[in-house]
Amino acid sequence: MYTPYPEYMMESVRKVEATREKRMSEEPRRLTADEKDALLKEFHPDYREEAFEEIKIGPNKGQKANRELVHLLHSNSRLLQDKVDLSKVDYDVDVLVIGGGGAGSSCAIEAHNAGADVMIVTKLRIGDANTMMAEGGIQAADKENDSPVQHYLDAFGGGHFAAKPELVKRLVMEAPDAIKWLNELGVEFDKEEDGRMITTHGGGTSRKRMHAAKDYSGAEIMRTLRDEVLNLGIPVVEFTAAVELIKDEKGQAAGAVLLNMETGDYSVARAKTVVIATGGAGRMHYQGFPTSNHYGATADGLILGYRAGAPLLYQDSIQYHPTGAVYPSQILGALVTEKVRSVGAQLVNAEGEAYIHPLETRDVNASGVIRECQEGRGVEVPGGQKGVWLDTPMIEILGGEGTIEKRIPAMFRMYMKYGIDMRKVPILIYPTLHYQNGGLDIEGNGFTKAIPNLLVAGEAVGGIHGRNRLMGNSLLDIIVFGRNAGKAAAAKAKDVELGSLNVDHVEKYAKELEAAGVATGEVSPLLLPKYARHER
Ligand code: MEZ
Repeated sequence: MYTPYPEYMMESVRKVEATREKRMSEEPRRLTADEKDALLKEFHPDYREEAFEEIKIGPNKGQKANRELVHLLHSNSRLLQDKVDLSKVDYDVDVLVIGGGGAGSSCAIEAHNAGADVMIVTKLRIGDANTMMAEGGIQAADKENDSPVQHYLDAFGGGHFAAKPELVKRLVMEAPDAIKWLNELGVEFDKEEDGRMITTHGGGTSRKRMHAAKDYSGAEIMRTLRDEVLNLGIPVVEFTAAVELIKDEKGQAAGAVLLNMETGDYSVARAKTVVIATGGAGRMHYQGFPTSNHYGATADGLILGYRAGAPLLYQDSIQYHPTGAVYPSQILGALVTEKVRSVGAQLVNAEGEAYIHPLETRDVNASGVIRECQEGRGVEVPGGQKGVWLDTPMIEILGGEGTIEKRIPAMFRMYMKYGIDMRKVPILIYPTLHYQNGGLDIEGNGFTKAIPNLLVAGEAVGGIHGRNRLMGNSLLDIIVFGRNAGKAAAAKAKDVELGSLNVDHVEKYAKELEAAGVATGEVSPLLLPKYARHER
């Protein structure tokens, strides 16, 4: 018999196998709204009061955020100690894009196409971003049985009716064109023989509108965007982080102070419009969670914007993807795409019970996994962590032999590396820190209200998804809001007259921190995770 797990885990696998036939004939029921609310309140990490602290200064003063983020918000700029001569300008452009992921790249492409002189600055390499890590797909209502209105209802409801309506409207209305744009740029979407796109469900979708490139959709999209940026000759300054926004004497965004991550040298970029596209925060490991995020996901854009005076929205709302790998430990926290459930796998506890519908929204399913584990129906792995099963052999039974290798080949390879054949045995999962629902507050046109000529795009924005995001709406938002930011920043740059540059907000912020008695004595943005090796 095939036994890739220790014997005590195999005992639970046998229970999963014993219930499989029955489970396949009766789909788990959907929870009522009240049941979902109760589950979230009791088990979702966003409701663990002890994990949060109050923000003591700035536009969101008095509101809460995860402790780790508050710590960075209560830290000072590097420029308090390291003085940089702003009269010596190293880069002078129309549009400065901070971040080289999907949002930053889409933005730069459109700004370039609109005739602007645009530059990307990124602390790692172009494409080292959460876009690359997204697997299951991108949503767009572009089939006969669907409509942007239907997409709106799903996204708005899934986000607990908290999203900013003008942002959701833009997201769904411009989705079909985003897919067309990507397809024409060369993204290899999965297609039927007649050329129609293959689409599937995600959690909380009422129609099959997930377009995918197998289970490496984000990597395929990023590959295409990166090629386009390079083909267009857009300058990309790599291994260089923005550590502070620069303003002019009118208070307009006017560029950024940059730090060379290899040499430690500072430089100055002056720009008529600035776009923050710095991505997420998984490497903050809020509440001790592992993460599916790339190495540089440290909430930098939120700190840059906030210190300069831009408010945050829903900074206390985080997405824990229900299915992160929990065994083997080498891949702890790695994303097990939601597509595994879209193509048929159920969530099953240690007793072999399908305790919840597999395509409830992410916050609900994450809470369900946590409940099963806390209440003793999880499977313990060596090291003491717990998880529940994702019954992957169901995929082959439902879709036919070969479905796993065809539809989710990256998952198959990831597990086969450790001798686990997911066609034959279920895999063990637990929630992983996946997405920052909150971020900087923007208007429908991508501009912040507080700082003229400052735009934000991608995961650094708060309010597009409310307090929970549906699968596939992030790859979509980076394209829709990235492209819009690029067009808007290029157009705006035409009438901007810049005055002399300053970083006066740095001193002002330091004084407020001191007055509130909360200065941490450390510097932010973090730039690299706490456990990064610094060898200079
Ligand atoms: O939108 C996402 O976060 C996504 C596509 C993730 C996944 O499960 O594959």
